[in-house]
Amino acid sequence: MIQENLKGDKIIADEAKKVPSLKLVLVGDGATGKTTFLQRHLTGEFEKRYISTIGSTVSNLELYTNKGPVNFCIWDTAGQEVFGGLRDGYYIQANCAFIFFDVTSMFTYTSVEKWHRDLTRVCDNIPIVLIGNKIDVKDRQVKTKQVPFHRKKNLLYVEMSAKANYNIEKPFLLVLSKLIGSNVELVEQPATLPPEVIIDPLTVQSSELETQYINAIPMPPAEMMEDSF
Ligand SMILES: Nc1nc2c(ncn2[C@@H]2O[C@H](COP(=O)(O)OP(=O)(O)O)[C@@H](O)[C@H]2O)c(=O)[nH]1
Ligand SMILES: [Mg+2]
Repeated sequence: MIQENLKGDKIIADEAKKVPSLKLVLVGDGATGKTTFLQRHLTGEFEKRYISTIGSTVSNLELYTNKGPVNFCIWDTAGQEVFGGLRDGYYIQANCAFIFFDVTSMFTYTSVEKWHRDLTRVCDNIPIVLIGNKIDVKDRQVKTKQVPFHRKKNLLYVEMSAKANYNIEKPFLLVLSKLIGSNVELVEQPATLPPEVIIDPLTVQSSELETQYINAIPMPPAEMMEDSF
């Protein structure tokens, strides 16, 4: 199992032989920024395959961490999410997932529940990061304090601006830390496209403080979690 390969020291021992690979699926409503996020990491070496049976693209991204190199095999849709659910083949054997919503659209946040349900119907017990994207936009509809879903479902939560390159590596490090059980950091900054927008430092500051605050809120009891579906 990949998770076993990723446990602590073993990843270092395996480094010379083979880079562990994780299947990562991107889900969330259309136009939340999934493809933009992926393309921030596009470099000359970044290869992309189109799986026509499922209608998705698969791209590889190698990250160099303090636990050794890790390859993320990243699945992105070709836009089918706009028409409803995704095929099971998209989710099957995923090791981790990022669920996107757009902080400028409440509608995309209310869809998170549906995406979470679809995903966990196929993938049981994988690390999931909930991503509130586009925090560079001044006119937010979903404020950090209004994001209770991740606490109910024990998700990790990150606020991002794919266009400003803000927090674009953080979700990867969070899932790796969760899989390995200790803090994972990058030892080499991956090549990214230059930022397309500049994010206000005050926006970053308040986002960081509020995210920390709500991530620290204790989880509700299990029976209450069940009620929320
Ligand atoms: N302001 C802003 N716009 C973004 C950001 N990320 C994506 N977008 C825009 O949102 C739109 C939808 O993005 P796309 O990546 O196609 O979304 P997808 O359908 O989830 O793959 C595009 O016009 C992007 O330029 C962001 O961080 N900030
Ligand atoms: Mg897309």
